[in-house]
Amino acid sequence: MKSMGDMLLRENDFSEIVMGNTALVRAMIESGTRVVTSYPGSPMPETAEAIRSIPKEDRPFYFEFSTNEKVATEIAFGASVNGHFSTVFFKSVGLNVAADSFVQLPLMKLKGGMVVVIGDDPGANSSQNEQDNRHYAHLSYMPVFEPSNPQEVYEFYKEAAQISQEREMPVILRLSTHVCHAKQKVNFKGYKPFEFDDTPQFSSQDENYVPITSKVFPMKRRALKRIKDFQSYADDSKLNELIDNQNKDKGIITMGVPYLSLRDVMEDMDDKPDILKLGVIYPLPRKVIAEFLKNHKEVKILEELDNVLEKDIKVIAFEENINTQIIGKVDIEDWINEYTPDKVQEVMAKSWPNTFQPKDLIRFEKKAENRPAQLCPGCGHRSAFYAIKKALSKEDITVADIGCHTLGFLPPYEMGEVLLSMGHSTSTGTGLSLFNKDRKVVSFLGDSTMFHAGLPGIVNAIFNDHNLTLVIMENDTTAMTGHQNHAGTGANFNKEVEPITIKEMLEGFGVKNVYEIDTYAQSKLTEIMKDAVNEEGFSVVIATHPCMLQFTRQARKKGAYKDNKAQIDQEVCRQIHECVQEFGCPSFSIDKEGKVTVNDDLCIGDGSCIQTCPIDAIEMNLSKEGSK
Ligand SMILES: Cc1ncc(C[n+]2csc(CCOP(=O)(O)OP(=O)(O)O)c2C)c(N)n1
Repeated sequence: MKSMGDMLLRENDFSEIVMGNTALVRAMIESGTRVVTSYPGSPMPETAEAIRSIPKEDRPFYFEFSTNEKVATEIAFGASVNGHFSTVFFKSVGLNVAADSFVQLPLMKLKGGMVVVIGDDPGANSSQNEQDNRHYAHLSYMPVFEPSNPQEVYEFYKEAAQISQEREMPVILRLSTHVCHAKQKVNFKGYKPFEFDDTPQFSSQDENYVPITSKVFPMKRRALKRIKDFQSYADDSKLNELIDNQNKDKGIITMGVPYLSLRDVMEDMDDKPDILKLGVIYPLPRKVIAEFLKNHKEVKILEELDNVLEKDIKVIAFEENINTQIIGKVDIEDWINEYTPDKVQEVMAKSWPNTFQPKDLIRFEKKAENRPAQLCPGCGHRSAFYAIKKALSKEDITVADIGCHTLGFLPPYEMGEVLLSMGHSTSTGTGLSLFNKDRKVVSFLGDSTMFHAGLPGIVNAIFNDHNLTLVIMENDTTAMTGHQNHAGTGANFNKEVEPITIKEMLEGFGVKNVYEIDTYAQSKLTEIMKDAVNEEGFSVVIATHPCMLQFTRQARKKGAYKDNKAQIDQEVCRQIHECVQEFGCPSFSIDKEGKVTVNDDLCIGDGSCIQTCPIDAIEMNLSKEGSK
């Protein structure tokens, strides 16, 4: 079988079952994308994995994981104004980080064109909120295309690329979790590899790129004109689709995943409403919508998350003097969660109970139970939380950040009681430390997150001489999003590089109290923490241990991992249960008689549990030694 990399470079027409994120990469190649940047975040990481499957020397574009989304956006922008067609992709909340530069893009003449791919996350499957980034389109005067399946991801990206290059303006391709991760047989077109002309084209003589004072107005005027001109494109665009079910009474305007779910829900229905499925969602195809409204007595707007379409469509109806009854969101629940078929059934039944009979719900019963998230067996973060908890009193305040270590919030550790966004922890901790003499403040921060958005908070704590302790949870990777490299790991996406050493960096900044300790040295870490929280001013503990999921995978591949198993000496065990109730490795459980047992399928034989037993009842079972 050919590899994914070969498939992505095939020059003839072909069909293949692929994820939306993979189809996106093929579209990038066919469109002559020259520079692609990103920062990891679900639902987008598989896009980078598809890029990785193409050997670097065969990759027709430059790709990097940048240190954050703002940096990634700026690099794609810089490449575009120099004549290269570029793309940046990141997750929903990544846009908040990118926003300061992102909102400037429409003011600029993007010589090479630029597509911003945003992976929104309705359902907050792997995000701290469900933010609906369609709002940013209004704010920034940027057109938005939204596909509903992998085939459309491929086609819509190519269309966005063409339009963006022709009009020298940015275009947003908005994806959502299930569009990124859905698999479909996609029909790909053949292509001829591009002969790129890489002559630098940037010229500040021909074009103003500095939006200050009086220059802002003409730039804004042009952005507004471009989005107004886009209106006629939206009206004629083949990305919008009318599904005519010959229903003069009822029509539904929808888009993206809700459209797919709606089709499932309507499958066996006799009296199907007509559907207008939108692909260009900003600016809206005004004429097409007005026509659809006029042709129906009632129109339901079916959209996931916020009432963005609803508001715009009601304005169109008002301005065009159309009396059709427009039904939008009915209650707060309509604003929440993914529009899976059962949700769409529920939402539609609230508006049209006779047409959408609730009995159909049975078809979409959930099969799998929800499971709580937890740290992996052997995770160094577990040892850190276990040890640090022993150094703090109940009154002390702990601040979480985003990463695997957010799970320290769960019992039995209950470390990390407040969370905003990536990199917030030092500054939120700083705020908590003000007028606070009695309760120590400890903030946690992952290493990738520190480079991403954590540094300004750290610099601020030094600069303004604040009093708190920061624990950097260093595991040498961006674990939560799939083990991407960061500036501290010694390699970027393309090659090995000199790592930035966190301890040296902090000392270079002038932090006086920097401690560094392997988290498996649990009692030492407890002692260090006691010292650190008692220091006056800002102290940092680098709690380091490699991500064991990554470490064991790599070691097993090389045949260099001894897969020992922990076992309980039942003769010695007095059922104190420290290993289960305080340390909480998921390999351990207590049976009905109170006996501690170890699940060999979960245990990785890391041994971090051994020291948690006050009477030494845990040992390594060497009889199972060997590499898997
Ligand atoms: C603005 C933003 N970008 C990306 C993400 C996705 N994301 C969640 S955690 C994380 C980083 C995790 O790495 P690290 O800080 O090293 O902690 P670890 O998971 O390795 O413990 C990322 C990129 C996000 N939540 N917010």
